[in-house]
Amino acid sequence: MDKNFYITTPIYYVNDRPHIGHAYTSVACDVMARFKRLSGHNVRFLTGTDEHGQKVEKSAAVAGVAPLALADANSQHFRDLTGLMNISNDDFIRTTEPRHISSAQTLWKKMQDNGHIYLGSYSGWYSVRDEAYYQESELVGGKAPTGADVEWVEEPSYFFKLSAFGDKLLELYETTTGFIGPDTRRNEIVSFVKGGLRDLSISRTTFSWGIPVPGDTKHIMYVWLDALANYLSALGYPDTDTPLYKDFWPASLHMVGKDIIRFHTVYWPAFLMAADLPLPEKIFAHGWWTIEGEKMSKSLGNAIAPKALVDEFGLDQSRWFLMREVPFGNDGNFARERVIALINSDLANNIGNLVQRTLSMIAKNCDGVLPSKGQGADESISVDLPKLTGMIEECHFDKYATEIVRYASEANEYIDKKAPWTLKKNGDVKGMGIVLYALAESIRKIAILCQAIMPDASAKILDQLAIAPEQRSFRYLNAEFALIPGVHLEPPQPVFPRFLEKAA
Ligand code: ME8
Repeated sequence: MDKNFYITTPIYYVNDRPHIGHAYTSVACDVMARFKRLSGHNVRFLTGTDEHGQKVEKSAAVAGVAPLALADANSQHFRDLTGLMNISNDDFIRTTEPRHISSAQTLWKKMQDNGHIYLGSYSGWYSVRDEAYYQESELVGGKAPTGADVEWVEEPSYFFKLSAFGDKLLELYETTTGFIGPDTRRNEIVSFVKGGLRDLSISRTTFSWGIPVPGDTKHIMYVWLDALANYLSALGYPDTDTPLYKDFWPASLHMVGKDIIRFHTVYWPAFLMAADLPLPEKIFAHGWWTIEGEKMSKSLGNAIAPKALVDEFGLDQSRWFLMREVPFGNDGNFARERVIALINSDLANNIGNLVQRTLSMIAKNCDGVLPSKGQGADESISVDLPKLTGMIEECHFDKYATEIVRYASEANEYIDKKAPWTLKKNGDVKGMGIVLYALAESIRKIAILCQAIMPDASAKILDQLAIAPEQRSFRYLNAEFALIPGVHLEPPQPVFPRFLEKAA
């Protein structure tokens, strides 16, 4: 098994501040990165900001500041998002950094030296909001298919010979299983490419906020070619002779929203082929969040700031909601009542209640000492790690969360069936101890699994079970590392309080 794993989020535009859509992608990548680390992989996790292009330049003009000043301020907000959401990224790249500029320019030169770039002129539609070119035939009522405004552009431009890559791309989709996920997106892309590809305009001359084209500084690079190169820049490209590059390129997974799947599964592999570079293994597109049934937008002013979510509901509660609420890949709707319902049903009443009931019985009835497990195997839940791993590899984060809930329900059913309080009342202290041991061991397993989604809360539970920090990876799920009877446990602290609406 290849133990190196390189995962990336999209790099976010700095025209605006982060909202829960951005937090969603970053949390999903974080869950994947943490899961892989817990499984023993050597993980590299990248996020960052996309700072060039007309959209950022325009937003800066509206704000009356220089583009770099806007980029500095908003990039910091995205950096703060990683702290706020407890994202375990190893690097944060900005496309205005020298390391990225030289990398993007080298990529350009490589594509040019290989004969895939030519000078021409572009005339056609461009959407600044999408930073994308559209055919006349794609427009719907004079707008981009995304609903964004378009403007007519006529200017000298370098072109990338994308039209020459159609067959190679189709072969790639055919032969590399799982290159595009989920399948519905794959099918969309296959039919898009089968429809025929046109050469792509990859430079602009009518504004200046971008990376100069090597050898022709009247042009700046098309922001998407610039942006996609970030995944290489952060590994030190063009220096390909370093452990960082060798260990982590090609990327294992580029996670993106469905809005930018075409850039990642058509343009990006074609650029890499043109530069003779290896291709990423997988691109997965998740769905789109609406807010209480409405599209999130600046004009509606309904975007939810991740900080507001975390402040009201708690960090791990917010991460849990984002991962558990929607089948990953589908669109989802953010409704406050659903956040509250999930916090109360999954976390407070199920996992939290299991932990609280068990640990307080041990504190009260066993003097805080973990009782003996009795003869033979204990009756703790059995965890199917290969099944859970399969779910995460397929990016089914919601299924993973649901499976954890199922384990907790199983343990709660066990406690009700065995009724350790009745055993105690009847004087069967040993029997009660065996049940409490099994429950504590189930909690240990559940908390180990929860770490990928809820790192802080899981750590609190594992601390309460006196598990050493270095004994919390998936390897320790094994029975040979089960809890040791006789260990002293501190009195429990509630981990998942019920969420109660404040009286108006
Ligand atoms: O596209 N629901 O940046 P961006 C779910 N810079 N996810 C959402 C969302 C929503 N309502 N809104 C945003 C760009 N996202 C480019 C990427 S990569 C080389 C360059 C998430 O700031 C989703 O992951 O517009 C989407 O793909 C990303 O934010 C777009 O962020």
